[in-house]
Amino acid sequence: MADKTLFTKILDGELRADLVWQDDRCGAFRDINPQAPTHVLIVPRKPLPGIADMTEDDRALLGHLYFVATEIARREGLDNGYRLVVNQGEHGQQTVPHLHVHLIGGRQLGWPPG
Ligand code: DGP
Repeated sequence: MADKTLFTKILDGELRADLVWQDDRCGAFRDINPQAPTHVLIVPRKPLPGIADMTEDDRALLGHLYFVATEIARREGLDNGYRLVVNQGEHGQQTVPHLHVHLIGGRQLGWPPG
C-alpha cells in the first residue's frame, strides 16, 4: 500500500490537528499557518494528489467538499462572506500533494491574489 499522505495521517488521527468536521468522505481541520481568523482545510479521504487528478467519478466528491465548506462557514459565522481556494501544482503554489479546499474568512480579503 502506498504511504499515507500527511493529510491522511491527520484525518486518521495519527497526527494532531484541530479537526472541525469528519464524515465518511472527507474531514476538515484548521490550517497550521492561518491566513485569516478562519482558515480551514477540507480534505477528501481519497488521497487525490490535486484537483487536476480528479476523474468523472470524483465529481460528486468535489461537490461534497464544497458543500461541507459552506456548512463550516455557516458554523463559523462567516455571514459577510469568505473565499474557497484550491491551489493546483507549482504555479498554483500547492505545497501539500493531497487535494484540499481552503476556507478562508473572518476578515476583508483582497483581490487579486498574488
Ligand atoms: P497548499 O499550499 O494549497 O498546498 O496548502 C497547504 C496548507 O496546508 C498550508 O496552508 C499549510 C497547511 N499545512 C501544512 N502542513 C500542515 C499540518 O501538518 N497541519 C495543518 N493543520 N496544516 C498544515
